[in-house]
Amino acid sequence: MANIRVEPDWRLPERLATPASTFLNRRQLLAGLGLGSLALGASGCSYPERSALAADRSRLTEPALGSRFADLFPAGRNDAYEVGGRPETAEEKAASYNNFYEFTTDKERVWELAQGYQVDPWSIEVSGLVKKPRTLDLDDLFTRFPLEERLYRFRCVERWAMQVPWTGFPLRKLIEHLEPLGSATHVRFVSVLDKQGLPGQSVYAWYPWPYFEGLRMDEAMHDLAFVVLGAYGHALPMQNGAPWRLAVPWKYGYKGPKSVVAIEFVDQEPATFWNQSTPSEYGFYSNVNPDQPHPRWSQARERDIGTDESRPTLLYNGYAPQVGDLYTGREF
Ligand SMILES: Nc1nc2c(c(=O)[nH]1)N[C@H]1C(S)=C(S)[C@@H](COP(=O)(O)O)O[C@H]1N2
Ligand SMILES: [Mo]
Repeated sequence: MANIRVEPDWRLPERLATPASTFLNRRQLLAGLGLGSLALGASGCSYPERSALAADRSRLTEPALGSRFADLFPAGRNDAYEVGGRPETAEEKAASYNNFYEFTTDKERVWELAQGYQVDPWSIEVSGLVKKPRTLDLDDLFTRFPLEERLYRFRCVERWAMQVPWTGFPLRKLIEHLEPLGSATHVRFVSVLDKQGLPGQSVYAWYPWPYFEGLRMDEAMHDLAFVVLGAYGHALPMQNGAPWRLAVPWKYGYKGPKSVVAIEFVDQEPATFWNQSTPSEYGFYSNVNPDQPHPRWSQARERDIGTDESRPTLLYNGYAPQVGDLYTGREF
């Protein structure tokens, strides 16, 4: 195991949150440490690297939907959303440093394993406390609402940050279209489940797949909560969550589920993937807060993955003027 190295502490990943007691065996332990292919190779099995060999660096930022909906991009930039003078993160960086555990926990390899994953056709089941349960398709998602581009701050709980120009529309517009009942207090989102096509759902079998998240209704209806269909002027590459994901920029990045296939309106606070896995480390709200340390690391500072600059973390990731009224300050 000569190649085990100690990572700088800002790289401490969510995955190390998995309590040791839930590691079922050595094979999974090694996979959880990002040594999956090594360990499985040594034991004579092969990690299901569906497309790694065929992955093509020149296609790093290519939309997972190919040319479909290409005419909708680029959408006009809405200059009302600015990031306090920080530079836009280089597209290549945002496309090659990802968290998408369905593919791998190795941030720098997500793009390879995700390349070629099929997301067309795609359906989204809408259920729960809603006037009429229904199924949405890609046309519903891409063509019903006018698209705009917003440059947003993005902050992962692991303390890396970036500034990304997302293309999409406010989640509020989708929710209004779906007509939830007055009794709905929260909305939950479920990502795709595909044990055949998504290696992480077998290799990291201790997680409660599929990925699921949720918001309080007033959070979901806030203007900043954004349905993301594209980035950097085109539809999303797979690694960023094609065909759509959420961006909730005042919260840690894991509150933005990728490749969502279900929306459910409910009348109580829903469980979430990370809160269910490790409740002491990941609360339901998960608002960016420099004064609320993660149990294993301070949140006082963050590192920009584009410039490598270290800087102080901002309350609600700099969106306090917009979202401060939603909270008492004691939410976890
Ligand atoms: N389905 C799903 N959504 C997910 C994740 C994931 O592993 N699976 N990771 C989350 C985390 S921890 C972060 S930081 C962001 C990363 O988004 P990016 O790779 O586009 O930067 O996606 C979030 N959404
Ligand atoms: Mo994250």
